[in-house]
Amino acid sequence: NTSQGVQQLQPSLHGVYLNKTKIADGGKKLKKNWTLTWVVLSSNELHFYKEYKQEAMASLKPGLKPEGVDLCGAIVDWTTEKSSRKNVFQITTRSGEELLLQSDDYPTISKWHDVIKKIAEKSPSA
Ligand code: I3S
Repeated sequence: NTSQGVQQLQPSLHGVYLNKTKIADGGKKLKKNWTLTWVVLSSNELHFYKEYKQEAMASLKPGLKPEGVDLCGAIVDWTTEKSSRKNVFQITTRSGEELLLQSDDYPTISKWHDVIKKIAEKSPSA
């Protein structure tokens, strides 16, 4: 059954609660403010919501763009230097935003790190 085969190739990830903080924007360092955020992968973008219910609300208002980042050409790597927390990775976007994402649950953060990194690397960065 071919349709089943295709489905298995799709990442099964949609949304997850992760701790998130922005640490810089356009080269300007920002004060850390870790907040638990509902993170949603939507093709080449990561969208951020305060809670998962907000995502459903947002889909009813197609004119409103959710807060988020474009992963095209972003650099994604684990870091042990930017935070004392465990399981932290950094996303540096082409527009110069630097974000940290973290979860105490390694299997969860690891899965998201791998998928986000893959998307950032395969997206055309031109
Ligand atoms: O990189 P920093 O400045 O040590 O990050 C810590 C601070 O943002 C701290 O806030 P205050 O400066 O208000 O104390 C946060 O509470 C900590 O969580 C930050 O460090 P971690 O290691 O958790 O990212």
